Amino acid sequence: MVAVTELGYMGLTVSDGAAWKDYAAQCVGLEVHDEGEGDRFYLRMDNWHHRFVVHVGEGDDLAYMGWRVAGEPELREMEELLSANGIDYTVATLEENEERSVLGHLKLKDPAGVPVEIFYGPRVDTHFPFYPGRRMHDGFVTQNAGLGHCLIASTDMRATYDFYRMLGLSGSIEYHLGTPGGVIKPFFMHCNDRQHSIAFGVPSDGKLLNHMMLEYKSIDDLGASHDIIRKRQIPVALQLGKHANDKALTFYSATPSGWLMELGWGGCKPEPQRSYHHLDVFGHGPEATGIGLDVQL
Ligand code: MBD
Ligand code: FE
Repeated sequence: MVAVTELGYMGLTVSDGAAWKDYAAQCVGLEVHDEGEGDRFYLRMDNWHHRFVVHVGEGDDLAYMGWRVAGEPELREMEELLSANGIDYTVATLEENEERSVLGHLKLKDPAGVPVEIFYGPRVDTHFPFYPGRRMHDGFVTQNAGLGHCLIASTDMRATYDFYRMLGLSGSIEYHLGTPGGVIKPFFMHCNDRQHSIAFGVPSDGKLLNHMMLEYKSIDDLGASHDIIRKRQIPVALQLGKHANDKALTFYSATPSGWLMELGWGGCKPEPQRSYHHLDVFGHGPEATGIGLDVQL
């Protein structure tokens, strides 16, 4: 059975491009790559042409997620799978593929309306190695783990689970968490060495994107980001702590778009069998409330 292999790229809409360039480079360490198109710029994490397309204009949310398959035969198999499941999709034109810097892709929507793209053949610029936006000890964990993970909105958790299961991801509910509105039971799903590439089941405040997580290879880069974000007094929703599921040491702070960035280090691979947790290993104490993640971890 065909299956996606990684969360390969993401598109974001942002209202303040200048704030995003500064935040991405100085707080996170991403490489800002602007080709002078005016309405967009790129963020790099490795030698891919880009991992993020930042569309400057209206809105502050996720524009699309790009899920990778190995090659053209796999994309064809994906088309057959989507057709067999009655899912509407369009095949991208040559111009659309050039715009995304991929050899081929399909465009569709998940059950909550999140724009999903399934692609093969990203542009990899081996002549143009990653050059971090600020001084860094080491780079980001990508390779066989994709760019990171995101927590997206879901209106029907079973439908969302079935949809991503169809794309080839595995997982389950991994927490029962206390919130001001009652217990929530979020899902976490994986398709490679990253313990989860997608999560859903946290009530949405109207945005498609609750948070995204990027992982450093060195704990020192996580520490440096934490120092910079603290020094800038950027709101921190959940303090440093270690997750029970992926074992990553992370903290969550606000991006210039309002949704949260989870920066982390030390994530593990998925386990073959499912389990769930009531609390994290340690930390993740709540701090700034009302920015999307008022959960008792
Ligand atoms: C995560 O990455 C996360 O965002 C939450 C809420 C719980 C466990 C792992
Ligand atoms: Fe997360």
